[in-house]
Amino acid sequence: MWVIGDVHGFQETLLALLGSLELQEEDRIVLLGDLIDRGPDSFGVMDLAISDPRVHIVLGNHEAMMRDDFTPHEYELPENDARHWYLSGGLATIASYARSLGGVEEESEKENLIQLFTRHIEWLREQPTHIVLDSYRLVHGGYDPRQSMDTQIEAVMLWIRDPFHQHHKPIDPQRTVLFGHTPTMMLPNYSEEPYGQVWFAPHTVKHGLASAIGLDTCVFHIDDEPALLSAFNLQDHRIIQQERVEPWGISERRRAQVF
Ligand SMILES: [Mn+2]
Repeated sequence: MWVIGDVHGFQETLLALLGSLELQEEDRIVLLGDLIDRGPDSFGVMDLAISDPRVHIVLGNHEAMMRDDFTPHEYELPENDARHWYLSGGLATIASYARSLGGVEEESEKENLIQLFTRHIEWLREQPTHIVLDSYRLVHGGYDPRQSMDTQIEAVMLWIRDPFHQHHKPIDPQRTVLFGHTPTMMLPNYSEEPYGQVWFAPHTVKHGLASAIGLDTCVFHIDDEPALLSAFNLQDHRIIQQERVEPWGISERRRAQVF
């Protein structure tokens, strides 16, 4: 089983990474949330996750914003709640859905777009907040070390940063927490260079692996920083990384938001 960090709409990069994993029929892939927003093809990533039986997800805070704050039939006139999502990369997600239908000039096309959003949001409502395995916890943001493990709520698991990152003991002595959400270069004690490396917490759990492993290696990076998508193998602990495939200068970023 492979676990992959935040994809953020970079579908070509995801496909290139999956191609290099030499997947067998029985292999499973878990995307650690934030499939959508910012990059050019969030629709493509969602469509892959929905249609490929090998692919599973845990929710990210960006999926939660789309699910909770966005009203499909008001996609042209976002309400206050949805504006925060639009400005957090949601506009590029909306545009990618419109492009997947070849445009939305006609009323019937707009209706199709609204139905497509609605179907995908219904699918998001069925997706787990985290996945707990024998030796791993797969979660987008992390856990609150001040709360017991059985009282963690979705908002914490999707959004938490510092209290989880800076906790100095394993949060679950039996399990390694695999998480995304925060680019690894912003995590405690990340060495200065190079950016784009997978992060390991300084403590280990019972099976000998780090207590937490950060997999968001920031595929949406701009300028000259390394922009990588990372996969971690749960059985043999291999890490495979893929450099961003899509060109992502100012003009591409502007074009991604047009629909
Ligand atoms: Mn993210």
